[in-house]
Amino acid sequence: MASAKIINGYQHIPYEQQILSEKESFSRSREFYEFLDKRRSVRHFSDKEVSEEIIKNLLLSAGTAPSGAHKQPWKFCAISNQQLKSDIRRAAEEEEKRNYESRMSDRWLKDLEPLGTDSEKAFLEIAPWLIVVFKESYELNEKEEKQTNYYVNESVGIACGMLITAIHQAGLVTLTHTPSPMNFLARILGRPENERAFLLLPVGYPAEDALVPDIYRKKLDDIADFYK
Ligand code: IYR
Repeated sequence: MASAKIINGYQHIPYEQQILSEKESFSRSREFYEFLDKRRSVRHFSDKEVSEEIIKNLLLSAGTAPSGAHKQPWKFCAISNQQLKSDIRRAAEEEEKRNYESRMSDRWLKDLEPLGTDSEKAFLEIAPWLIVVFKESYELNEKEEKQTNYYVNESVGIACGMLITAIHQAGLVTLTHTPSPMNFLARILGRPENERAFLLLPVGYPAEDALVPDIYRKKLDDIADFYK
């Protein structure tokens, strides 16, 4: 095993990870795929409570994502306050109404038909938690100067993917909700100037009568090309 070393004046420590057998690697990769393949975007939530401790673990998982220059340019707002959830629902539905009535193209509306979505967003009030993910486009240094972050969309997008995976792993459901424009979220939550809303994830248990569209995922051949 390598030993600790200073590089560019910064401490580096040995990376430790158990090496698995080929067989074990294969079965873990297959099982994980089969587990993830059961994840669905769910729009019908139960109002059953989810403890704050669970939400904290989900956010810790999201925060393990890689990021440009390790700037970790994300902030997660976890909301269980009923008044705030209602305010968010009202503002989101206002924007969505305009989207569905005039801002989205006919083709877009047609593409959404299989999903059965509309401007009503009851899940924003019913789900016990809303997680609003903000991206930090820049930070302020000691002199209050703007220091732009790197690969912010990529970094925050990866963190959201990991958050969605953690939610599924905890036996909970979510959906990626992007009411557009999303500026109202920073206003309602009183966020600082360097944060922009990136994604809204309601989190909770599925309603007992939850339905999801009967749609299929692309086959491996459709999503991957191998160069051997
Ligand atoms: N933001 C709207 C519309 C919408 C857009 C896409 I792209 C979707 O995949 C689903 C919905 C809404 O949330 O209803």
